[in-house]
Amino acid sequence: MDYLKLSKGVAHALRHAPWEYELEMDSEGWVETEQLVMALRLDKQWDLLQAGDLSNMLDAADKKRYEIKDGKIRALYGHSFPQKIKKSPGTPPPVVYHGTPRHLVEQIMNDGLRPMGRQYVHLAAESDMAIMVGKRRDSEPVLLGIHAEMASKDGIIFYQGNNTVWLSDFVPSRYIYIC
Ligand code: HQG
Repeated sequence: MDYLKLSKGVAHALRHAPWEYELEMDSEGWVETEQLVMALRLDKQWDLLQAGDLSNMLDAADKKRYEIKDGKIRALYGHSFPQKIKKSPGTPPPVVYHGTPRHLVEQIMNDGLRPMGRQYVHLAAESDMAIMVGKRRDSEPVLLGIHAEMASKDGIIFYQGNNTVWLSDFVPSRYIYIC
């Protein structure tokens, strides 16, 4: 089983286009694991897929992208479809990070961090993680620091994605600095 490929298929279903798979998703992004398995099986490459393959995929992953609980599965972050997934507000570390390509820095320092194609802005608890995110788009990404504690005090809401990913609706530029 190619877990990387499977993870991309699951991301498409749970983060981007659940309707293509006729998934019934609740407001927190959960779907019945069995429903996802049946939907993915329609694709020939996964015609023998079992729920156990999904938990093995989670165990094999480099990042905690999904959560499986009580017969249900959900993506923890990364959603892009219009109906915004409900997240509970949390307390982020005092500073969080965001890695971005060089050509976007000026715009971000003017306009703030926007979710762009996703439901939330994605932030990292650790700077090395943010640099890795930035490297998806630029070999020498720029590391931005976000004064999350200060922003929280001023009413900006942060939500926990997983152990390292933090989410926010929008981060105004006054809390952002170039590291
Ligand atoms: C940029 C991966 C112009 C932002 C990663 C980024 C992450 C702006 C791009 C997760 C902007 C959006 C998400 C503004 C932000 N003007 N550009 N005002 N504000 N941007 O992919 O954070 O491996 O939607 O800097 O690990 O790169 O898939 O977000 O470059 O956690 O699990 O707009 O995806 O997770 O790009 O990545 P993305 P991201 P997985």
